[in-house]
Amino acid sequence: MSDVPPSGPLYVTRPDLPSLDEFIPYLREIWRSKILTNGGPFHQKFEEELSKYLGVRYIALFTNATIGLVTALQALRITGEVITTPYSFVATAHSLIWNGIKPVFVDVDPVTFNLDPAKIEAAITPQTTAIMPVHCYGHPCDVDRIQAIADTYGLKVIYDAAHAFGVKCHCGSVLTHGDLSVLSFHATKVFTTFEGGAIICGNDKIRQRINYLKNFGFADEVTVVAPGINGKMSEFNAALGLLQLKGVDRALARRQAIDARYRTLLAQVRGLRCLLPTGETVSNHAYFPILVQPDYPLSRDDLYDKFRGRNVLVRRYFYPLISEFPMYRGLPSAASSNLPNASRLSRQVLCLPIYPALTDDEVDRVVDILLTE
Ligand code: T4K
Repeated sequence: MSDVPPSGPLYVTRPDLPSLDEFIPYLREIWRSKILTNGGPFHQKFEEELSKYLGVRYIALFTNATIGLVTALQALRITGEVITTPYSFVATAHSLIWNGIKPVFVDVDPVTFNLDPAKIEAAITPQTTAIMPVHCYGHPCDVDRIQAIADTYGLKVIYDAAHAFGVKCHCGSVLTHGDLSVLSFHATKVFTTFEGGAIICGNDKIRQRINYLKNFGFADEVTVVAPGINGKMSEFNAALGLLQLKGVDRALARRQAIDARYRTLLAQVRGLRCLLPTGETVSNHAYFPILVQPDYPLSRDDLYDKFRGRNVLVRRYFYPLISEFPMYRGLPSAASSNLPNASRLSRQVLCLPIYPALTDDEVDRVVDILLTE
């Protein structure tokens, strides 16, 4: 490995933006039309193009994924208890609390980091109405087993698909599974509109309800059919999304190359484990998590400090677990004895930089830090 001198900071992720020159004509159009929001022409076109690109039936654009999750739960009238994962970003469980729903945490699979289907049934009670799994790091959940459980017990399934833009499983887009899936287009995501998100839906009636709910519940100028919220994506974000679609395949290909380079360089390092490749599925390489195991010379947190000391801003996604935050830790399902895999992974994980602009030399610089004392 070459002795690469430290340069500027390396972030865990960086947005992949089109050139400003390419965006200017879109801005001119917004300035000309003066249509800024409320389902304008860019919004409509972006929904159409995005549905085609992702291979899904209906899309409802949102201001962000968190409001998307809150609205998805409202759209399906979910109440009572919802089974979910503790190994995620807090927004997953917060969306339940915002709807007055009790999260019930179930442990994750130690290989996929996703909700373990084998442990779901034991957590179902008469109050359970839905399952909210997360395709963590863009890795598809075991969608068939989760659906079978949902069918047996009459539960809805809402996927937090914040990480899963463009991900395909054994039967096409992973976003077509469950009743609804929710994407995030935040600045840190594979595909960004600065802030943004979307609900993916296969049912026309539910789509209609989602569209009412994201617009205060208005069905027309004088009719309010539900206590909706303001979840509408602006024309600015939608126009950016349209432009971003043009470059997304190139960005995904570069992410794949970085992922492959890390895997090759880290294959023989004692004490480090990479998340398994997704096999027959198509990944989006949204994150590059490694597990720092006991036989690595440094603890995960010492390694984190070492990276930070060298200006590489790695992140511990997801530490602490959601179930460890004050508003959740009193729940019986939040006990660490109930979540041994999630607890262990959360204390071993470190997400390395991965984004299209990351050069091979920069990947080598990251790997050097892992290899040298
Ligand atoms: N469900 C799941 C499973 C999620 O992971 C998320 C969000 C959601 C739901 C909710 O989605 P949204 O409502 O946000 O659409 C970030 C993001 O804020 C959050 O969207 C994301 N997950 C979460 C995993 O990460 P932070 O606090 O780690 O981000 P921050 O500001 O520290 O940024 C990380 C790095 O990214 C920075 O070091 C540099 C780079 N960055 C960040 C921003 C904001 C940029 O280069 N440019 C930027 O504008 O939360």
